Amino acid sequence: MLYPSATPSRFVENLSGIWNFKLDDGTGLDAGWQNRPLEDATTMPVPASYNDLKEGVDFRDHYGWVFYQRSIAVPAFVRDQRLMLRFSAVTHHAKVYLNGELICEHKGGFLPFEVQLNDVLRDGDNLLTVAVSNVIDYTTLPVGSKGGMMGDLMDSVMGGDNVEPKKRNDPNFDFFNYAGITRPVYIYTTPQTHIEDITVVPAVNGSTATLTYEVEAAGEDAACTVELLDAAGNKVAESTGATGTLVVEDAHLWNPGAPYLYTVKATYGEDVYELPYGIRTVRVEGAKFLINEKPFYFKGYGKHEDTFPAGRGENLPMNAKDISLMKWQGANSFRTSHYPYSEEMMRLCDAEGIVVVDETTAVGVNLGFGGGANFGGENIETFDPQNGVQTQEHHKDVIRDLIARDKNHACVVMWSIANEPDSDRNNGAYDYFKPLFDLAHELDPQNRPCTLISVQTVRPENDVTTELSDVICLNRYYGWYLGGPDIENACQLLRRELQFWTSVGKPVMFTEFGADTVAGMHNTTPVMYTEEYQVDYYKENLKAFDEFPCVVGEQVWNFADFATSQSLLRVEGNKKGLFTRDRKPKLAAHWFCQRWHEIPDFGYKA
Ligand code: BDP
Repeated sequence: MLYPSATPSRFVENLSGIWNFKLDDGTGLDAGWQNRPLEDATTMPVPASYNDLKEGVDFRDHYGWVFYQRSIAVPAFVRDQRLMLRFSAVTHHAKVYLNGELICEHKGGFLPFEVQLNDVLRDGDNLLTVAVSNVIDYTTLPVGSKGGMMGDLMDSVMGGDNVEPKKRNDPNFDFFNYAGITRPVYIYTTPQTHIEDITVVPAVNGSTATLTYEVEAAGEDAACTVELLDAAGNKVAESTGATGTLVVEDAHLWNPGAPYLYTVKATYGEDVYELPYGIRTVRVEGAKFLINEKPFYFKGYGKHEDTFPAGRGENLPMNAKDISLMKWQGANSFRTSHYPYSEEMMRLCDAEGIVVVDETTAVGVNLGFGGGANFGGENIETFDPQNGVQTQEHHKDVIRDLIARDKNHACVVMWSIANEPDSDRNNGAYDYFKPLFDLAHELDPQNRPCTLISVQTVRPENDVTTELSDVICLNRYYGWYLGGPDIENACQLLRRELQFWTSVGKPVMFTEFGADTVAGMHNTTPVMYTEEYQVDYYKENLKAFDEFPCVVGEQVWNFADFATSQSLLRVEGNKKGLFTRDRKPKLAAHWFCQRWHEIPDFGYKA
């Protein structure tokens, strides 16, 4: 799906701003709130998660639907154009009404969707209502369930069944279940005969690059030309036809830390679309991860889109700051844990030369393990046909939509199919995941490596990642959840595990390792939760990683502290950041600054 860019043939209106807003009391849809102006509405900025923007736990932890509303109109001079209403992300389930009529519905909180307006839009003002649900269950990604723990607890302790637990979401994942219209909403126009999609696949041979392209169009037959412009806007290649190749001599490659972006300019009839495009190759060979045929070493983080008070709402200044901090630290990459990030962030990574592991929304596909904050999950087999997760079809849709959105990004070098699922082949993981890996490989025109992010609780010998993943990605907490506070001994177990992975013969990368650290907590003896302990934890773990040539990357958990559900293990959120939530460095941030500036992007373990 193309990003909504303004071009000589396309007009874009950004609907960001203050909308009307109301929490549903359980009656909203039946009572027809979508049909008329909301009564007693409050205000709400779009884009943003709503949870932290008004006071009170009932607001923050609201369960179910909320309503967003505003009026929209388009000027007469674009009325004959194709008019699209496009949502970049609504978390997690959206019903979109125009003048009371349901015009589209979308499930999944982190990918764009759109609907054509021409036939439903009236002249003058139109009432746009978006009902948004934050409910997660065994059919959604991420996975959760309906909670009410205090009620259960009171029942068991007091024997009383007269306690009615308040409905709430029980996420099977360790980040706050922020919701709302979290990314921009646009109306954009195209000519009726228009470009639907563009796919460009690079091949590099010496100093010559060949780009194979396909322009998908709709409407009448029209002439198609595709030009390649260099960064200064000069035409360096041109071709005609909806499919073809562009040959570039002395091509500038896109490299981590040294990006170069061309523009692929496609014209179909009257429609023009300009796609920023970096040329680079990616492949795995033996236990190496090659970018532009050179062995790359990942230095970086698992992240979150998480800031105060926007929640998971798009925060462009913070995105810019984060990339600046990454460069300050000598990092070169991150993973979009645990959902696709905004299109603006992906474009920024292309422009800034940051390497991205692009993850789906599949987190919590593991009912025996709650993913950090939620230990003691229910004893139900994840892939049990009756009571287990029912996510596979939706998981396929997410893979389809993610690849459709991000396939042309130079920054994306690998797809992460899921984070910490039950990946034990004895529990049905192979049957669940094999079709998903096949689908991703088949759909990605660049056939990038695919992985799943493996959890420490599955025995390596039983983990389907051995056969399915192109890169073995490990979330490991030796010296924290496992073996803490005896970091040294725990790291002996880590070494033993790495011997196993060495024998598999694939590249290995640590996608999570870390220790909760409360900023400002210090001690001469490094005890858990102090800044000193975090530094020692990383030093010991990295000593082990450095001994193994198959380890091609270290992505710490986490870039910054972030909000989670409340639990006994979380002190106002997860504190494993190298930076605090407002981006102040902890001791370990300085330590990594030194380490990563000494490690080259390429050839570290040549
Ligand atoms: C892993 C999860 C991550 C958690 C982390 C932790 O992948 O989402 O935040 O552990 O416990 O299980 O900090």
